[in-house]
Amino acid sequence: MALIEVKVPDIGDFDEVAVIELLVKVGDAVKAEQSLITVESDKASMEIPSSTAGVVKELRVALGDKVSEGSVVLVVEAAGEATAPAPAAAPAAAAPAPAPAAAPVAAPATAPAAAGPVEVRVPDIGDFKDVAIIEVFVKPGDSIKVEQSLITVESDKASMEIPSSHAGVLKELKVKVGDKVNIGDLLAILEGAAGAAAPAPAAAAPLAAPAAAVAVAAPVVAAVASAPTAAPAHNPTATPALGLPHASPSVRKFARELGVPLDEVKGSGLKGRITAEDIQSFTKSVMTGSLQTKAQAAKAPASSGGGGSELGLIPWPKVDFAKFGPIERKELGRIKKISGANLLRNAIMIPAVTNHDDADITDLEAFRVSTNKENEKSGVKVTMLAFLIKASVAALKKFPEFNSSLDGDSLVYKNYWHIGFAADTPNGLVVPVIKDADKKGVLQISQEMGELAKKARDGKLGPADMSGATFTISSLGGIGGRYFTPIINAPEVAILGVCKSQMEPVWDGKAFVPRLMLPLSLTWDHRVIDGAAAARFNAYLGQILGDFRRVLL
Ligand code: CAO
Repeated sequence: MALIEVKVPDIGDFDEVAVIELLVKVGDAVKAEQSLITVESDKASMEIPSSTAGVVKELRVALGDKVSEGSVVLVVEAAGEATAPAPAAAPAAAAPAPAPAAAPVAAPATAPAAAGPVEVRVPDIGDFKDVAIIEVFVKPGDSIKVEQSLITVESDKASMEIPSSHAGVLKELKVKVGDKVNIGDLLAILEGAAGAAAPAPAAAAPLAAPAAAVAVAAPVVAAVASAPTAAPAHNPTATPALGLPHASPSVRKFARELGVPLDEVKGSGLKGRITAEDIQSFTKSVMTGSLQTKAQAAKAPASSGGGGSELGLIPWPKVDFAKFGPIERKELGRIKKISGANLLRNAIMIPAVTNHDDADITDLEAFRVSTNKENEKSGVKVTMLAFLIKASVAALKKFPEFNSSLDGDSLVYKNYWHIGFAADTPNGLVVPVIKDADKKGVLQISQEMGELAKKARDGKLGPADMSGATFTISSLGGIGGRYFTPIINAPEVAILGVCKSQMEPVWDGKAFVPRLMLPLSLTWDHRVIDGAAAARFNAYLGQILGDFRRVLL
């Protein structure tokens, strides 16, 4: 099999940049586009991906080495057919297709030094379009410094922090986690702004960066002095501490996925940089009880005494299973690890109660079957779950506390209806979200559900596909079972579990008649909802499913 030299591709104006992280080692199997090393200039850090799949035979760079376009990073033995040209080829040919420019480009030569309110907008961020906000670092009332990071945006290729062009007090925050932004979008309004950022050198930014790059120093944000608008500010859902520790984009993403607070992790990399291994060992220490996060420490009862017994429980039983018969050990998958931690927290922290009920869907199922027959050629199959989503929206509107979230001593009522649905995938349970389900018809919901379920099975759901739900439905109807007790997906306050419908004899006052009955299981947070309200919610849901015309009332 061919040995291929993987070289640093065209990385724009990055020249002689230091290698600050090695993300692979000899013997590792790497995929095409997998990040191999992180390099850092004084402006940005970026990950250099592999141009080909194969097994790493030799590393040609070490931490601290300086590399430029064409420098050989490593040698791989190509897997099957090489996807990259032979090493003798020119570096540009061996390089992966350049990803969109990840670093912001232009900077205004001057920016107003107004004392009045100024608008801070998204600067030129190259080919980044409709990128999701994954972190918001500031909140109204904060004193902002020039070049202080306000938010992080993330595309499927890179993440980037957007800094403020001005200093001042944050009067209004115009964005929140999950929003999508583009160049020129308004981020925030500052008051008492005292001067703009020093203009960035015009040639500072690479025009074609590899797969993942994050701006470390600042894109200079275009700021336009203006009167503050009357629109209410969004509340950021996350406001991490400022002065974020050094970590590359993929490490930050990894930490976010596991819920690891980066500012509590000690970096073992160059200049204290946090590596993926640091995140792993931090997580291990927390899971084995040898370390507590600040949040855990704050919540632990004073009498717990530590030792992994924050809840005052006896330790988990340790059994040598091999003593009793042959065993095989397999590490949990990534999704299982993440969802497991969430499920445990939700199961422990929410005083949850489940109400079971049945809905008569005889007529609805007949309508669904005939609709599917009529629409056979359209390729869109109307599912029972789509009707359940629509019916749930009607019930959530009638009982708004089911569409709320607890925030300390307040209840946040949401005037949008985004419905999550649990999807079973080969890698584990995920919950994609149908946004604005109230504005969509059953056909559109069915189509979107089909697309999201496929994305879920292919492991292609992005954070935006899975965020923002106000209520969740978990349907096991296609599989079987009678009733179950789903776990609430915090910070939502209720979840609907649905099982397989079946024909049952139902007394109509004179005789038993065969009706198709759908088992419903509604789990609700008793801090927010009372049992009577839950029973009413289920009964109303049943009425709608029994006669869908009620949705119109
Ligand atoms: N009663 C009877 N039959 C039902 C039904 C119900 N409540 N719901 C669906 N069905 C039928 C469908 O009509 C379909 O039959 P046909 O192929 O004959 O038309 C069949 O079951 C398969 O449906 P489906 O499950 O593929 O489709 P869906 O729209 O019902 O669900 C999805 C889609 C993504 C939710 C589902 O595939 C899934 O992943 N379910 C599991 C969710 C889960 O794991 N929940 C547990 C979370 S807690 O651990």
